[in-house]
Amino acid sequence: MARPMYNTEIGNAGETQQKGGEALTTNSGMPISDNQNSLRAGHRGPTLLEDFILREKIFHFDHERIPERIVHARGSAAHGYFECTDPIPELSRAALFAEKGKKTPLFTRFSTVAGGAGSVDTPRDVRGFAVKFYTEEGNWDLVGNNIPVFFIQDAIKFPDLIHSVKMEADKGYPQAGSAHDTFWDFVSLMPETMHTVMWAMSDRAIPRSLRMMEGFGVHTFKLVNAKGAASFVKFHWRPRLGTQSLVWDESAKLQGADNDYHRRDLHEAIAAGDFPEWDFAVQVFDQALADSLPYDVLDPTKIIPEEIVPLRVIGRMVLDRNPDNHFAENEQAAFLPSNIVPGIDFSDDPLLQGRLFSYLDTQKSRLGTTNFHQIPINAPKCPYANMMRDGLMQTAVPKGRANYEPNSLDLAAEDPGPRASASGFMTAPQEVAGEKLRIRAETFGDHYSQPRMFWHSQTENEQAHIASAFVFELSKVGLDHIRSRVLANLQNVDPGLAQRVADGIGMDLPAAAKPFRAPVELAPSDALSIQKNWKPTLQGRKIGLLFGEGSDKAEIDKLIAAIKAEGGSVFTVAPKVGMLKLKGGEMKADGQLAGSPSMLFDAIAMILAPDVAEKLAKDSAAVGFVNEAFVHLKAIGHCNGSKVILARAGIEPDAGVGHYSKLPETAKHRYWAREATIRDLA
Ligand code: HDD
Repeated sequence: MARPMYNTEIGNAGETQQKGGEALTTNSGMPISDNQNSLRAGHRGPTLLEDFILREKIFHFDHERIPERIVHARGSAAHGYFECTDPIPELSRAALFAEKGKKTPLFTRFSTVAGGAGSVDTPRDVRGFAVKFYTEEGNWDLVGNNIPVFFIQDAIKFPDLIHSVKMEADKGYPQAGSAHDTFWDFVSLMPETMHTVMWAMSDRAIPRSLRMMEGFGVHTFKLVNAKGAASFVKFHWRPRLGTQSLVWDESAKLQGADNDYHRRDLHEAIAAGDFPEWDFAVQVFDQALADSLPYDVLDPTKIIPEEIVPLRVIGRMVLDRNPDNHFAENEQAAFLPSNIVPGIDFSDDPLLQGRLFSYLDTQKSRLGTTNFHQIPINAPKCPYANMMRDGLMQTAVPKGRANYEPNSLDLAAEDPGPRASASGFMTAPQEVAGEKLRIRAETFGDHYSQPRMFWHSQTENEQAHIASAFVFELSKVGLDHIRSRVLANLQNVDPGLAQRVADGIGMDLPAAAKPFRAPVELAPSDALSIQKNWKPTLQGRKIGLLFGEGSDKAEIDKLIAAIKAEGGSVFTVAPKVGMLKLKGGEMKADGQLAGSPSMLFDAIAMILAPDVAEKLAKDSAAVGFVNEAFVHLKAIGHCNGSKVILARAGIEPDAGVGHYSKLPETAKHRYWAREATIRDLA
């Protein structure tokens, strides 16, 4: 009997020979003839240590994971470009702002903060908004968030903040959520957190899509022109689709319906050629303006309202390419606030100053080497050269012996290596004087005026959402003294808010906390409200269309065309995913009803044959589909037959509920006025 050297048929599902693809090899390039069976002694004998192919494969697999980011572990990313639309050479000599129409490639990573890499996309959390611009004078990393302020004023508090918000040290839960004792204990003892906490309790912390979030550089930075003159600047990203958020119940349920909701949305939009865009704007001001404000521009817990310093749009970001490989690009991306380019400079914000160390340091432990800058996603796209050498995983092969400087090797006709040039980065000169002290400036001492301004800038619905978020979070806090301390802080933000939260958690309202510095009354800013700036558009919005056997195909086609004509997309849902016979043709659904709840859509439509509608009115998945769309304040477009499902769901039609032909218009909105009819907003 001929003895088969390699029997690839057993355990190979009948596919004896896979076709196509390049030769499979070991990491040393040796071609492999069998990737199914290990080397063993005899037909049923032990596996041999000699099996170098098995050992190499398992060895590599065993080391596939690297330490996840201590914060912002879960992220979604895309490639794209920055285009300068309004050059600012008078303000900055940065190459990317030099000419109208100039394009600079970039890579952007959005993230949640608290959860691990495998956690969910829609918890209540701040979102990271990190952009790496590959400019011709080096990489500029603008590592910001979707909230313009930060919890703390000094980097020395960062480990404490993060320890308190991550899962509790003894229990290992909760994952990806701030609703627990330790976070609120920290917050209640650090009143400087109040402003960011207000934003985090607002709908900003439950974005509808990564494509619908604002981004902020947070700190005050400097722009420096060719003459060396510096101005202060704050950086803003404004989504062209408008800023949109989920409602809380929807975001919580989405964690079950699709825990990759944001990642999928970004990927699918880019794959479909529906490229997300943001305007890039600067708020530029000088020392005199800074001195006129009742707060310190170096304090990262403060914004400068755009009514005081208007935004100037100078460019746009377009994300037009999905990563090819999640690990190589997203996971290995290393963002460093210290990656800066000539024309941009740091301010003395103590949080920023601490960040300049932390990010460089963390990459060494995450990526294992000081040569992480050579990984393709991190490497500059412009030439780079210096005399840093060697180290783990060195992949460059420098030539010659000029690894020190100064040198005079050029006099011996040898390559002297790179030299510093007068046109390189120059720190903007700034006078510094004073005693060496471990203190916080008194100008950082007002912790309540801006959270109060934020509260007064919101609509009634938005205020109700904030109050409910506090109630939810504090309802998960077990220690009464912590809840009470949060209420005492809220008293200084707004006594009405404090009372609502106290009522919600059944506690007496304590006296207001003693502020370090008395709050001042600041004018509300409409720009801080999402609802006041709602952009009625179908672009980026997804409509879930429920149909079944016997539905009218011509009507379905017409509705889909009308929605697409306005830039919206349609996801069809049916009780079965296979081919269905319709009136006038046949059609396959994109998703099955029970697996496609209405949380996944911005609005829903129903085009159903009367008998199918009758049947679905007894199906909880269909009734839930409609009911949840209603309580999540979405437009519902129905046919006459499907009214029976609405009735079963107990829905009383309002402005957002009507015939499906109106949907291309109604689906542009959420129905905030409906909210008071389905829950107590007081
Ligand atoms: Fe940070 C990651 C944003 C304060 C230390 N941070 C990280 C990321 C974003 C931010 C978006 C993810 C980058 C990526 O996608 O890879 N961080 C901020 C903002 C802050 C801020 C907007 C305040 C304005 N961070 C901050 C402080 C420290 C850190 C004060 C430490 C003193 N941050 C880190 C870090 C991370 C990080 C531990 C984890 C992974 C990484 O850096 O690369 O070093």
